[in-house]
Amino acid sequence: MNTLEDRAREIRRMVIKMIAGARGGHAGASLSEIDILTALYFRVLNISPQRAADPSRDRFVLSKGHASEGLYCTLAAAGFFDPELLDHYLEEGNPLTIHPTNKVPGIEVNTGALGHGFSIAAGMALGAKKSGASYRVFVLTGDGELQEGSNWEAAMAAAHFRLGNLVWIIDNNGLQLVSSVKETMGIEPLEAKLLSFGFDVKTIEGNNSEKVAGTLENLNYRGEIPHAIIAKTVKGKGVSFMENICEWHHRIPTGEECERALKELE
Ligand SMILES: Cc1ncc(C[n+]2csc(CCOP(=O)(O)OP(=O)(O)O)c2C)c(N)n1
Ligand SMILES: [Mg+2]
Repeated sequence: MNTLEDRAREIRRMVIKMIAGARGGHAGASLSEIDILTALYFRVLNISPQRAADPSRDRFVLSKGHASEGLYCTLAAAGFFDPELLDHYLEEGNPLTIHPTNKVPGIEVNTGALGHGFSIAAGMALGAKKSGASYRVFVLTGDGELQEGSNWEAAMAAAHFRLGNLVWIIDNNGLQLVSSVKETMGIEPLEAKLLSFGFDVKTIEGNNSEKVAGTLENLNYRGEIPHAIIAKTVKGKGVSFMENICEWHHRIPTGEECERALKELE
């Protein structure tokens, strides 16, 4: 139960159960990011439930806020709140809403309207730098999300202000809501773009939590160059019939599909 891979599999099971139970959510989008979140919360982030308000804690911003289920299940698995809350997802009065808010223990920023998280994260990193604080800031955006121009303003600012304490992780699954990123409005050549904006760029296997953790552990956070990680992922990762199928961005599994998915994730 202690390898990152085991944890990621268990968190995927939690996501499927949560979405099937609530009859709402974003299965494909959440499954895509689980290995990145597992690496962050179980290896990389200098944070714990007991230190949730410690000013020196690392910060994480889920800019692709529609994939909230992945974050909720990861936070519950990491002990930030009672996993029982997951069983009441989307019920009135539950802080676990379709898009994440900072009413949920462990969540820093309200997101869901795409294109905002990276700017907020850059501001947090600049704040740390100006005040001499040692915390690092990690932000996860989608790839379709990069069609929002605000990301590129944040990227310019990150390089200009030499935010070596900032890591921009891109969940590069190639799909967005109803179609591929390429057909909707392409973002390639992504690596060349990020390099030209002044980032230290690494392209990695984003559905391998060990590789993600190893990469993040070895970045130079004390330097002056902001980091960009192009995480090559598969939307719907871990459930064969959801993988790479756009419809599963937010389709709800039937009872039978839920059982099949959980079986695959045993
Ligand atoms: C400003 C804004 N426009 C549109 C949406 C609706 N929307 C939700 S998810 C999504 C697609 C996101 O694709 P991507 O960034 O690639 O994320 P993925 O789910 O593939 O990780 C869209 C358009 C939104 N949430 N915010
Ligand atoms: Mg995408």
